[in-house]
Amino acid sequence: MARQQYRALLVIVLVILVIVPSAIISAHWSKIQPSKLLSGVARLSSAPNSTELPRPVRPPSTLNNSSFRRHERVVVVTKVHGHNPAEGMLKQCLCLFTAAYNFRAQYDIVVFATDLTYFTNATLPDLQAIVHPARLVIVPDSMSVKDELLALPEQDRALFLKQCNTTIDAIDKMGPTPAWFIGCSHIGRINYGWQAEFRSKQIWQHPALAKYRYMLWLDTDAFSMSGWPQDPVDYFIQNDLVLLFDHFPQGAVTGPEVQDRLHQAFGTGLCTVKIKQNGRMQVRTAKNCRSRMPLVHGMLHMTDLDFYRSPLVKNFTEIWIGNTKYARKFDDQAAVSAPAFFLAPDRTADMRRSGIELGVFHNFKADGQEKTREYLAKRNVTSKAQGFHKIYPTFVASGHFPRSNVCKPYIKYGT
Ligand SMILES: Nc1nc2c(ncn2[C@@H]2O[C@H](COP(=O)(O)OP(=O)(O)O)[C@@H](O)[C@H]2O)c(=O)[nH]1
Ligand SMILES: [Mg+2]
Repeated sequence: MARQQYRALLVIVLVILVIVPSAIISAHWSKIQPSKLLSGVARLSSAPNSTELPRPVRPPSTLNNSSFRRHERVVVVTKVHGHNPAEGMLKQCLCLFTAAYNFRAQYDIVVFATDLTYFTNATLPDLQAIVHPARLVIVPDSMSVKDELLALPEQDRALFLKQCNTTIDAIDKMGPTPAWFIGCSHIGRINYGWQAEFRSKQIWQHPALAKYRYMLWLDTDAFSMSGWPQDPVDYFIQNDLVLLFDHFPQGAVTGPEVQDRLHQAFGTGLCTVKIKQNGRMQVRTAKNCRSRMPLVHGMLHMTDLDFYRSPLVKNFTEIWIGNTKYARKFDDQAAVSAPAFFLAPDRTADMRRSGIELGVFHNFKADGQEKTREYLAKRNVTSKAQGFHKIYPTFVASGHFPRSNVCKPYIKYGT
């Protein structure tokens, strides 16, 4: 009896001391906690290390008709010079890309061209048929060399002409097409320097891209070797990235001018850059650092145009190009890499380490990094050939990439 009374007493004490106070606290919890939590997050995200906050990384979606998701404001972009027969490479590139991915995605394609002489009534319908039903737009991207130079401040123009050992009169006499192929001691050929400058600076603000937010860049000499097994566009958008690249590193830039421009633009210097296990970048910066900057390969990547046209990045690209017209050194690979490394490393991702393996041939390598022979061996194909135009028939004959059979007439280029 005494034990029962003792238990009853214990229950009453417990109710008074534990359950009632915790009920009162939990009633107030929902009113108190959210604002506290929010201010905690706000503090964290404005802290310097906020880029290291863990984000959920969503896996890439596999590509088939039922899983495919089409997104708005996506554009596929490439660029050619536009005057010579090698532009047939554009057909090879676009046909393989369409067979690998865009037959399903049907994203708009913009081709920037410096010289429009290749794009005639004879070539345009064929190009349009190749990418069908996607929309294809050819966009002129430059004035003539002469007019570009005349638009420069007089001092810069004089220095440029001296370095190229030429004059405005000489350029005028040779006509617009040959002028693009002038070789200069400090930059090499002007046409190549222009693609580097354009892809560093002008492209981000170009009116032809204004209505798009996401740009998939494809070099004209990047050839899809099989259907894309994952969807890089969907992965990019699902994970809120600013840059997703097929290959890193492809070379590096260094030297006092490079370091000065980076410091001027970002107010700090680069110490280290590496890819983390989860495919995101890890970057350390400090005012006293002046390390060489390894570069994202320019052959194939996806970028958030809103990020690259934002005032901070625009300021960087203007500093990056400065008064070095047509300069090869201050090129697009660095112009794409630097803002992502300095401003958003955790939103910058490597495709293969994120589970995306497209199999795009470029400069004799698969995805810019794997020996083609090894890529083929994994698919039980043996080929000693190096060039794409020689490898491709063997690969297709082994039953791979059947959708690309329509491209056979265009497969002529091998590098
Ligand atoms: N307008 C223009 N675009 C070019 C020229 N050369 C190359 N391109 C484009 O820029 C890309 C990069 O050049 P590429 O020669 O492939 O350089 P790499 O990938 O670094 O070996 C090409 O795939 C083309 O899309 C050129 O002379 N003029
Ligand atoms: Mg290339």
